[in-house]
Amino acid sequence: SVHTRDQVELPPPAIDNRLTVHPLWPEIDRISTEQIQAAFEGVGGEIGWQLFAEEGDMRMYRRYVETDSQSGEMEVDGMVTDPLKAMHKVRGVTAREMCHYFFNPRYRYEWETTLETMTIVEEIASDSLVFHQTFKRIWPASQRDALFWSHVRQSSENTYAVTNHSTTNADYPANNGACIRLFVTVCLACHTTYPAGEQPTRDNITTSIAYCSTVNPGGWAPAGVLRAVYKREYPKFLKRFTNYVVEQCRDKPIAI
Ligand code: 6CM
Repeated sequence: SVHTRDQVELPPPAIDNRLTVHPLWPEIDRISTEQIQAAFEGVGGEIGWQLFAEEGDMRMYRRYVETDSQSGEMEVDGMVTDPLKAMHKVRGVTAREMCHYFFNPRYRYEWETTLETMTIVEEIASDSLVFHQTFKRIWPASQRDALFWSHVRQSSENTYAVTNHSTTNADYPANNGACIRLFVTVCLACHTTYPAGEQPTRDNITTSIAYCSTVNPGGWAPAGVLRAVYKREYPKFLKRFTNYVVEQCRDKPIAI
């Protein structure tokens, strides 16, 4: 049945052995560990984080950071590389289910509205893929593409996370066509809770979500346009994605 097939493809509870023998393994392990830890650190009271969107249980914060496009140093009037951090709470779905729909390319076009094309460049293991994606062009900037690995893991009990981080591949060189290559580090970290002594059901589970994203646009893009796009697109993405997962899971057996 469809349910059985979905269950088989759920994020594995342990690291896939094929990943640990791949050349990218040390980098994937280090960056995933760092990102998951940072995702669960709060923003409350910390200086520099500005709340820019709030709706129900969703809170979105950003820090204004500009980077010199040549040296990579922080500066004023450089490229916008604002880090973003979002917190959300969703009832009725588990951390594992959330990460399944974020990681698995089969569902991506159904929730990702900024996407134009998506190609699987490499299947490293059941928990790790390399993607090439192009994004819809935003006037007046050039179109962007990205090449990144994506890794899903269980990080502790009832806690799953997906980390995406830019990489390189000789078959997909940067800046050789219509697109400018952007660089991305994203982490979606999810933790599920339910009342002590009870079995988890769709009616008693809550999943806390921490989503962190840092995008370097890779070349000139007008700061005002970019910030306006982020302000509009990130809340839209998180609401759409979480609603999508709730809809997908509604009549399926719970996967904890
Ligand atoms: O995290 C998200 N999606 C993942 C799966 O696709 C993945 C994507 C990372 C790329 C994020 C890049 C966003 C930039 C989109 C606008 C295009 C830039 C044009 C610059 C020129 C003005 O981690 C959800 C990402 C939601 C983004 C709003």
